[in-house]
Amino acid sequence: MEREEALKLVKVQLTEHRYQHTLGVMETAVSLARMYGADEQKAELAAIFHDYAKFRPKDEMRAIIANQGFPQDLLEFNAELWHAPVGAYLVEKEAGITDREILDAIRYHTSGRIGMTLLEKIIYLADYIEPGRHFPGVDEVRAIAKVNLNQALIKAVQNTILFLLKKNQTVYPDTFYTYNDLIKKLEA
Ligand code: DGI
Ligand code: FE
Ligand code: FE
Repeated sequence: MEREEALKLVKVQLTEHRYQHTLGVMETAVSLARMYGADEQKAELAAIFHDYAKFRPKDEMRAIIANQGFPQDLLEFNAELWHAPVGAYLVEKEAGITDREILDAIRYHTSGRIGMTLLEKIIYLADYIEPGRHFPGVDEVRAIAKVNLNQALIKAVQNTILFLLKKNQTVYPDTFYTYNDLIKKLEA
């Protein structure tokens, strides 16, 4: 699918602010793909569609998770997590994207997972550091991303976990698994 067609499909799903975020993720993901040798077209499409389900009603997302073979533990954690797997499902169903790598990059863009692919790492990180993001620590991750993708990803996951802890929020187990997996591979 061409960029313009994908952008058109996504724009109607999002608020203007979220659409601008998506454009930032798109540019950042393509630049990271070029830097780290990933498929730039796949990075572009995955970025465009990554927040496709962000504004779906909670009841619709809950029903999809309950009935379409998704990990049921998602339902016991923050609903903010749901738009990632539900997005992968809807992007396939409604936009006709069938590429497994693209769909998995969308699916795991919020929690990460053990054994993330290069494309999954790029989308996770691009989502975190796109130019519209302004939270504490983001500049440090931006700087690390220019030299070491895995180190930048670790920092982003650490910051996310710390952020959740400080707000007394639950942390989805896969987020911890992602962190542990990246640290183990760094030590190896
Ligand atoms: O959709 P975006 O805002 O662009 O970014 P995102 O997909 O990374 O979603 C971020 C939200 O998800 C943010 O409010 C924090 C929340 N989140 C991320 N990881 C976890 C989480 N919430 C819980 N409870 N547990 C997690 O592990
Ligand atoms: Fe998201
Ligand atoms: Fe996002």
